Amino acid sequence: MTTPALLPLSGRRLPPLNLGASAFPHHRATLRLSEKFILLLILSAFITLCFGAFFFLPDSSKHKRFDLGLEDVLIPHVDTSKGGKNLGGFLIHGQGHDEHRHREEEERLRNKIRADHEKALEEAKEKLKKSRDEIQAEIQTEKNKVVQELKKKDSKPLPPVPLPNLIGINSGEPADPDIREKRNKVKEMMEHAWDNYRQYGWGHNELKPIARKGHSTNIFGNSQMGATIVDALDTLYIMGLHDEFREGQEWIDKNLDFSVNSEVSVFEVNIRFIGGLLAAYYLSGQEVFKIKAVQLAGKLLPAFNTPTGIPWAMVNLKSGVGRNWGWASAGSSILAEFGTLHMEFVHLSYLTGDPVYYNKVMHIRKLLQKMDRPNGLYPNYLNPRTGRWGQHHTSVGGLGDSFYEYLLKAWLMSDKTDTEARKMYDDAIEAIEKHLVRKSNGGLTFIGEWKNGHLERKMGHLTCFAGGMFALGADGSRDDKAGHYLQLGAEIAHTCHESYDRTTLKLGPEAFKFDGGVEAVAVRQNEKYYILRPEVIETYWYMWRFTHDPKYRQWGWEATQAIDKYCRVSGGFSGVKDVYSSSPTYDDVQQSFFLAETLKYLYLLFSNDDLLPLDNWVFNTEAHPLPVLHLANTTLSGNPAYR
Ligand code: DMJ
Repeated sequence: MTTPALLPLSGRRLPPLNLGASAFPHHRATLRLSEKFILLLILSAFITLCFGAFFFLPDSSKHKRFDLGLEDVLIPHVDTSKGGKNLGGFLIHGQGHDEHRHREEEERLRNKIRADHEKALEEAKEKLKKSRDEIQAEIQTEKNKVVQELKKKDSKPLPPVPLPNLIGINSGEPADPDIREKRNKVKEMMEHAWDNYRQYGWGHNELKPIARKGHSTNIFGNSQMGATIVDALDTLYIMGLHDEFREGQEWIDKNLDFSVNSEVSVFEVNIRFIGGLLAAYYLSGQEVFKIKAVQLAGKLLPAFNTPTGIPWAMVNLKSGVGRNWGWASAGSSILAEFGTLHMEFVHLSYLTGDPVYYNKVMHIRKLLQKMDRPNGLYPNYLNPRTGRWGQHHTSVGGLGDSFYEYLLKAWLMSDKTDTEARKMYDDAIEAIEKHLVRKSNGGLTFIGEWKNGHLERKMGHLTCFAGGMFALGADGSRDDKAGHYLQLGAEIAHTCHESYDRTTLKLGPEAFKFDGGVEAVAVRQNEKYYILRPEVIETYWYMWRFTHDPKYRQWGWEATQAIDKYCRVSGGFSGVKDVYSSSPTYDDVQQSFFLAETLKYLYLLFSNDDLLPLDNWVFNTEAHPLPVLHLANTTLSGNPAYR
């Protein structure tokens, strides 16, 4: 048996004796003699105390279980026929011989403890002779060993699974030379964004294109997880940028490590990392992406350990401790965050044969189904401790948006067999249309925000994705209202285009109003920025696929030119702070979603429809394409191990 209180080498078990850099940050490399002496004295005193305590405590072994490995002395038993005494279910054997055995055993243990203590003392003495650097090196070696062992455990091959029908991943070349040129321009912009990220921000989450260095935000925690690499992979792939794709793959293989003490957003990590890795896996067939996605998903699972099973917004990847954003209504989780996990988690269960992911998201769905909804609307906030709604705010933009999107896409991804999801989507958009969708005096259709019984006549850039969603959900809609929803999609696309067209830079503001004579224009200074967001272009692309109306390509081209003119700098692409100013200032951030979404949707807009056809692929909310699972019941995996 070891003596846990005296294992100074690891530095983990004995924090007060940690002699590493953090314990004595201002000390010289080696300890002075007087310090060593004092430490030795403290150690000796401590050990003497332990000996004292051990030898002078009354010998109680005859009365109770001595829990140091004496299983052979006290045996659970009830049979007293052989002269033993039954004491509360434990049998103490015949007195004379057994007492002798007791004494021998205790003596053996004392000797062992003495030897262990002496050994530990020797080790402590040895340690004091070492320099701080040596001690640090030893600690590092120990840490590395643990990391290696974890890695070995984590990279076990996954059971093989029949891959869904993966078509249309290398197509889309348009015959029209004008469209081909536009497509090539978008590809060139992707190369510019990628090359600069590679040069100045490689391995960091994002790029500061003006300062020419890495950038990150709290959604990725405090570690560098290469968010741009993971988010960009599938765009590189479909654009035929295979060398760049391989560079990204190599970085992921060698460097992407999730055993980090970092508190990340469950939603963001799911849509950007798990979504990005799964899409890269399906497109390229490279196992490494699947393995990393599964490793990461395992790190997110502790976020679901709440009284209701509604996950926390954030989780520490190492400790598994979760919590919610401080700003969210009374400790609530956010609808658009816990409601945007379904697609990725169903694919994880499909690929691994492990139902755990599927069960987590279905539990969320079942819980939501049971709840009362004010006016049929889903509030944006839900408390994961009580299972009650927070403030009654409903939005199809930030805080709500992708929850509705994932209901529709769960149905599409299941080859339209998940009718429960379709019904929830139909119910939700009916309530949204009734309470949130309005026409402005100037005839622009917009989607406002519902706040405690009052409609705020403001629409966010984020809300503009809904045009595409209405079009995508038109086919299969209740009461055969396909024409109606396609029309609604077109009206939202038109309004969002107006929000771009009414600015100086021809780029859309973050939010715009329909109030007091103002139509599709931002009023507050802090809503005038454009941060390379994709939603308006996303809607143009869906509308193009469903209508082939050339105006959508025209609008997409206007946006491409505006981005290239006002957001391009020599070190990449940057957001701008005021789209109404003729001399805009930059925010100096190249968002990872610019490569994942904005440029991908533009590229698809100028490609033929046989590139990632919508009958076979469903795009997650970060534009990562996941294949439709053509199974009788998508809620069960195609993997035999799952059944
Ligand atoms: C993306 O990360 C995703 O589209 C998300 O759903 C919300 N919006 C950002 C980009 O604007």
